[in-house]
Amino acid sequence: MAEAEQVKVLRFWASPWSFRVELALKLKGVPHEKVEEDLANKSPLLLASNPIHKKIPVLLHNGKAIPESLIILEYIDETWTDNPILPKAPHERGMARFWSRFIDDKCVGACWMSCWTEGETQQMFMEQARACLRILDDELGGRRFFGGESIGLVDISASFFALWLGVLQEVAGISLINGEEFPNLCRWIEGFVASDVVTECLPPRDKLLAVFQSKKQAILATKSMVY
Ligand SMILES: N[C@@H](CCC(=O)N[C@@H](CS)C(=O)NCC(=O)O)C(=O)O
Repeated sequence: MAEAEQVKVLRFWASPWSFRVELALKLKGVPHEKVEEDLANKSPLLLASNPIHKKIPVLLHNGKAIPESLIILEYIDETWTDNPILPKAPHERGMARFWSRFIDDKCVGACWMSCWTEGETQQMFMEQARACLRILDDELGGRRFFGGESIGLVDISASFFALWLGVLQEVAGISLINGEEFPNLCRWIEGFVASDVVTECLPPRDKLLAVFQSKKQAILATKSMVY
């Protein structure tokens, strides 16, 4: 009899990147152990498993480590082939990779910086973020998910917009994503978070809000000490 597979995720409960990995494993029905990391005091296992970036998430499959959420998603899809998350056809497959990288390289950073800056710098990041969200809204169009009728690589990659961005906007007191400007994305968010498998993996919104509120307080306190 084959030995049971060992699948562990080194994670941080509030991280949208850990969420990606856990959602993909859940969609595939792969049982896994979640190993919570203290990012202020990283474990020897994390440091040994991702010595270059020293970041979560890391997937450990039968003792072998894979870092970086987008790479982990592809590894998961290639290893557990039921319920594919990448399209089969080479062109669609390439474009799914393109959009997930666009989300990471252009959109998430602009949204994140819009929430943690002020004044002209904030305006600049908000413009960049809106331009990215417009592109994503157009790309999604009238489809239910970026992956068509089911959640795929781009939906998983975009999960930051489904929960984290709303929480960050609330903390920052800004509005980036709204139904008037981005109707397709807002419809997508509703459908995505209503999906059972997503609900089971999402961190509690109130806990996430508390984490980011205290981060904001810490930043404000530092500033008042400086000035
Ligand atoms: N590009 C990475 C980003 C991962 C990331 O930023 N992880 C953060 C937590 S949300 C982390 O481990 N930070 C610890 C550090 O920077 O020291 C991915 O997609 O996996």
